[in-house]
Amino acid sequence: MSVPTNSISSLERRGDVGVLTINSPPVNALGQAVRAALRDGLSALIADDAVKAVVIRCDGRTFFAGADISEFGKPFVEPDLNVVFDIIEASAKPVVAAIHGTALGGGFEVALACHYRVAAASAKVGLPEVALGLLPGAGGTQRAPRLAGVEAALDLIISGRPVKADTALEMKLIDAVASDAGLVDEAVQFAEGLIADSAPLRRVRDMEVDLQSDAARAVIAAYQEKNARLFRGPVAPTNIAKAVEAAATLPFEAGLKREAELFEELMEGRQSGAQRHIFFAERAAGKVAGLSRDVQPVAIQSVAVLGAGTMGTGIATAFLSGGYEVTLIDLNPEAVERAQGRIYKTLDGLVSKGRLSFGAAAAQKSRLVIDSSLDAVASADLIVEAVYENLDLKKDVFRQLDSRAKADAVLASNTSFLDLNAIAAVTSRPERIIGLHFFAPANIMRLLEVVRGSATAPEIVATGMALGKKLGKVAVLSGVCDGFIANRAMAPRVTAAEKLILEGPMPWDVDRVMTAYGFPMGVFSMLDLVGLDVIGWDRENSAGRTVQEVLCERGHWGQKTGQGYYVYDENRRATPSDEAAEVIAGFADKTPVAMDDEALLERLLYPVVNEGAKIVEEGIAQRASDVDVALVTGYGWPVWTGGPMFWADTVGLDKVIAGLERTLGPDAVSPLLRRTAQQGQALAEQTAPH
Ligand code: T1G
Repeated sequence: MSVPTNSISSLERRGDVGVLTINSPPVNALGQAVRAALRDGLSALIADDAVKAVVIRCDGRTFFAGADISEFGKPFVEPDLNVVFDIIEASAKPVVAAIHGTALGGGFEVALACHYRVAAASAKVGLPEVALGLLPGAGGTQRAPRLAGVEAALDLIISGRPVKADTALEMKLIDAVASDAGLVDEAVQFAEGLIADSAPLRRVRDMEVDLQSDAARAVIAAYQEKNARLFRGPVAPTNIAKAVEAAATLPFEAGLKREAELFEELMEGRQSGAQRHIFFAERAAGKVAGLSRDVQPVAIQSVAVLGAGTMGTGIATAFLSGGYEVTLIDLNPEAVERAQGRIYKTLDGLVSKGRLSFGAAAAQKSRLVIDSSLDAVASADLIVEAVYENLDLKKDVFRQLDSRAKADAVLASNTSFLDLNAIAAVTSRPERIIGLHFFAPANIMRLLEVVRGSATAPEIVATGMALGKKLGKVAVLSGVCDGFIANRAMAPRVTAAEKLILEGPMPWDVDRVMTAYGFPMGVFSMLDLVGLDVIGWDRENSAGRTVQEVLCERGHWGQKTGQGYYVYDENRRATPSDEAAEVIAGFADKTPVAMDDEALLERLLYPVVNEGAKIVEEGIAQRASDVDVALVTGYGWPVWTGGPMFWADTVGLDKVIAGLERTLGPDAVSPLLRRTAQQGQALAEQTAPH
């Protein structure tokens, strides 16, 4: 019989085993009350002579999911997690962690401080603090290497990727895998076995790391060299490497101390605050202001994707991985067969990388049907149109879908900037039309813009948001405007860049500043990648009036033709194009202006901040943090800056406004931006007017 010790913990005896259960919804985060309940519950069981072994478990959906991130930045309240761990490691009785759900960060560190760990088959464990700009600050960098070895622990912590129970068992991070339904019983049996065998207490802190000093340093250095890109920009990975090195080169207590120093450095740094902002912003984005909790999304099981081009193929792949039945349709039979081949190749690639099991890949293949007739949409719950970005074509397609789709089907367009209301207006069911704007590659990029038309019904909005979560995307709700949120917010950066190269700076100067800031690619590298010919080049009327027209007229369309702003070798390695420089010189001001990188950064990114503020004040985005989420997850805006709105707050809104007034003029400055600055508020906390 379990005895509640307080609202979040209970103790029960099962034979000689004492079971401590914590229940603190939604994810048993290790807030102060949970840490205190752990301390008190463990102390009680360890002091009970009738108890010969202890099992720690959680109710609800998961074992401890980590420290309570909402406590960060606030005054710390005892007890510290290490106080709890000291109680466990001072115990003369074995303490076993019974893990289900996702034991992450401090949650897995609780398990690592136990003598043994039993996980349910469907459980995952991980140390994802790097996603918050941090490192495991409760012994994870010292205990994980003692169980899994230096190299495996380094990768686990720097990647931040959780591992499944069976993998964790292979890595020696856990000691047994239990059935999902029988976890508690099997953990108790495991503990009883320890008692029966008088098993050693086996404290992880007493274990030897697999590699000693020099060998460990060599492995860490090799990892840093092989994964150099992970260490450029964010600071946390470097501190993680130092902490893991400490595990291999210092006694445990000294290693813990070193870990704490490296953790504090990160916690006090700017990047962690930015990444914690994005953590909560991603979750806030999923909330639709004014949408009643009673509104239920439409049940979607079968999805028809129309268009077997790059986007349609990626979208079909995304839905397959989300567990849906997918019919991929293209009026060109060869195109849809080629697309099926590409999808199979993607799935096989994931299997060969160990990212997907053979069985799961086979199941996804079995759920894919291809067809070349629009009639194949007849039974689909959801139809996603992904045809060529032309409004007349999309209208025609939706007229035909309207007459073929079942009455309760949801019709979605993947349009990236066209007027969804104009598309909905040609159908008999505008209330069931929604935009699902995926970002290429659709099966990889996390952003999904859910575009709400003026007639879209609430349950259809809820359906779009729910689909995003089910697909593992970050769904951001957008109103209808040219470019919705991400593309519209980032468009001024291209405009600014094309203007800058006429004032003195070269494309490669612009791109250097962008990659130094943390973008994966520069502006002109991206234009070359997408293709200069498909970004607003009016081929029929082209007349050598701009740099882009001249380059396109000469057939220099970017990577696809081997030359654009850059020249590309057979491995697509880029070098600045002398010809592009000459073309630019033909249009540039005769007296070039020298600009330092700071000035370039302001010219390129302040207009994005300004556009983001306009997107919020027009109600296209629900809140400023949605703009941050959209650009971080859709454009690779460096997460450790927090996104344009959060970054603008760190720069200082007055400075941003002054920069905008200099280059775009006072009238161009968003009123919301001005008002926020005048009121001394944070731009990242602004919301759309109701
Ligand atoms: N702290 C506080 N709140 C949290 C939280 C956390 N760690 N994790 C989730 N929540 C809230 C979240 O904001 C949301 O709230 C609700 O729970 C459901 O979350 C010392 C320093 C566990 C995989 O990084 O990865 O430990 O919006 O929508 O999709 O070394 O939450 O409902 O009000 O995401 O089912 C390390 C973060 C912390 C894990 C569940 N741990 N969480 O996903 O639900 S740092 C993490 C997640 C640390 C130690 C260090 C996910 C999840 P609301 P959700 P989900």
